[in-house]
Amino acid sequence: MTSLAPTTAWIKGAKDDYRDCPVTTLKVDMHTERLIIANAVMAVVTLALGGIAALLIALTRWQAIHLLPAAWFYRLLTLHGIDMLIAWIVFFEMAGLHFGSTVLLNARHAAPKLAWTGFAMMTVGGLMANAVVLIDPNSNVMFSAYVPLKAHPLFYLSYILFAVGALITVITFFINIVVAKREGRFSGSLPLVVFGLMTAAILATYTLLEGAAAIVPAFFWSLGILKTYDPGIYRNFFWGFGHPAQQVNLAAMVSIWYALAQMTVGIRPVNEKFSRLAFILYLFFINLGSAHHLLVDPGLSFAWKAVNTSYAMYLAVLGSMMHAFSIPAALEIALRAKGYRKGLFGWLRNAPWGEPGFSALVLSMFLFGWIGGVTGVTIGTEQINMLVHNTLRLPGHFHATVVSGTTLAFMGFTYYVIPLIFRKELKLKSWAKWQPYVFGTGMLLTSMGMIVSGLQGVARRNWDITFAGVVPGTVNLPGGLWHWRIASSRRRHYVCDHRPHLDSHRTPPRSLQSFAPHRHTQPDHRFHKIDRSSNGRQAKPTQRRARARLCLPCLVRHLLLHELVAAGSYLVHPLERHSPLKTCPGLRHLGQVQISKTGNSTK
Ligand code: HEM
Ligand SMILES: [Cu+2]
Repeated sequence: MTSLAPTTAWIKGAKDDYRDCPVTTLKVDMHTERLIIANAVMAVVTLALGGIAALLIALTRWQAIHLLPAAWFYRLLTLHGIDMLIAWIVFFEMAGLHFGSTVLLNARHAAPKLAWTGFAMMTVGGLMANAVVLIDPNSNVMFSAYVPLKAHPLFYLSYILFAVGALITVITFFINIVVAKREGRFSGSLPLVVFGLMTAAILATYTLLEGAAAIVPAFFWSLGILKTYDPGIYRNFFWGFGHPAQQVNLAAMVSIWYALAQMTVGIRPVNEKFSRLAFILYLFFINLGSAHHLLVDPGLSFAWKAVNTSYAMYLAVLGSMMHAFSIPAALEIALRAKGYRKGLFGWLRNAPWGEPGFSALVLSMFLFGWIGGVTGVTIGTEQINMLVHNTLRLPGHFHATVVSGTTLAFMGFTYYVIPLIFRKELKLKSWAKWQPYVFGTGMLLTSMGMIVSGLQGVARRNWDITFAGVVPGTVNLPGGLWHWRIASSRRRHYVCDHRPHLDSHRTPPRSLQSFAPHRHTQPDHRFHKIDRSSNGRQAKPTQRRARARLCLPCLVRHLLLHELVAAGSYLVHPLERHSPLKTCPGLRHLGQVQISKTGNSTK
């Protein structure tokens, strides 16, 4: 640990402390420093809790392992959603708001007591939500907690505490800016990064109010004080909160993008007015997108849905498209100015790819825009939404936006917050160099795995991918490495090139039995299996006995070729998911994998 800067007294006569950072020459208010440290620590703690839950639920959805029993799957899914999408991101954003409204403006923290109150409420709320979900078996209502699913009253109370705490912090952000302006800490308009954070803070204010409109009645309803609570009203308000909450994340992420580009390459925005206009577009139009969460809702008219999810929303998308051009352009200009002028892409080749802030920025932009943005805009249309609603394609979309995009950008930013605010040198710098690539690749696989599975009809929030084998045409998990189709396949077997002696009638060797999915299966798995190879028409009782019979090279080849080709074919023909697979579409023509009935009846 190396101390980078001493603490010195704040301006003459004032009792606050500040210090100068010798590296960035920024003034850091000591209240801000402590608030940022506290919020950042809570962000990382909740990220770790949610991350452990992520691993456990992912290992449960991987049918070969199917780790958790159903009840725990839903509880940890609830915990994962809360810790990741709410706690980690919001704590980090609060740290960002403290940073932006003081350090970046050369200003002091004008309301530290209020800020600590907000932080305390958020911490109690966040930890309470974890505790309730872990202790109360009924509080497995998942992220959107739709009424009439009822959780423990403390569950709703924890949401309320957290949200009010966040609202208080947002208010301190506005106070800081007003005071900084009055004290003449900055001249002219706000710097672009702070302007972006201001957008996020304005969005956060009405987001949190709408959250209160949904959750406060739910709290009274869970206490029995309110006898009924209209589910349609709940959903309406919940998404009035849930959707803009993602836009707060979006605006914060884009602000961090500008900050990262500035810190790693030294960009100056190509045209500040253009970038500011893009933020303003978010402010006015993005809330209309809320309606895309209600596209299959029977309580709302078609006209209402069409109006609220169409042109006005595209104006918000336009905002993102503007940033998507302006940031890379600024990067190119800055790198060319550094002398990397050779050829069309010389600047890109010579960019600081080993700098974690830069790689996090580029990967975040790429994954957010290409995977998250493209899937988001498509599922935001009513017709496509009808096909994919409540399939894994939805979590696939937001694991690309809020995980690969927002989380990765925040992670990249942390590498600079640590020396500046924590005043510590980074340890394991070479690990930091690789971290964005490892996380980015992992999230690419996770998102694509979910998207491709969803396209094939795999339901989200579903503990058993096979539906116990009773639904014709359900597709065993494809795509992605943790979606190991082979292992969950029961009605077919795969003939291995290298080990043809492992034919379907023999028990697979011990080493391969571990691929079998049956360790945690329920009794009803043995009931009627619909034999997909007979086109789903006849339902025959079949024995669940097909197991992986591939040696390792074939297994790897199968996974790579089969899944990629299958993914491609489904992307081209999404409607094909309605026709049960008869043969393996990927490798049929290669003749390496045969799919045959294993329909020996047992009873
Ligand atoms: C900050 C990062 C992350 C955020 C914000 C996030 C957010 C979410 C949310 C909101 C849900 C939906 C919860 C619900 O339906 O009630 C979810 C589900 C899920 N997430 Fe994440 N997640 C993150 C990271 C991860 C990672 C790293 C993995 C992989 C190891 C992962 C795997 C899953 C899985 C498997 C599901 C369940 C999908 C389903 O069964 O419907 N998540 N996540
Ligand atoms: Cu949305």
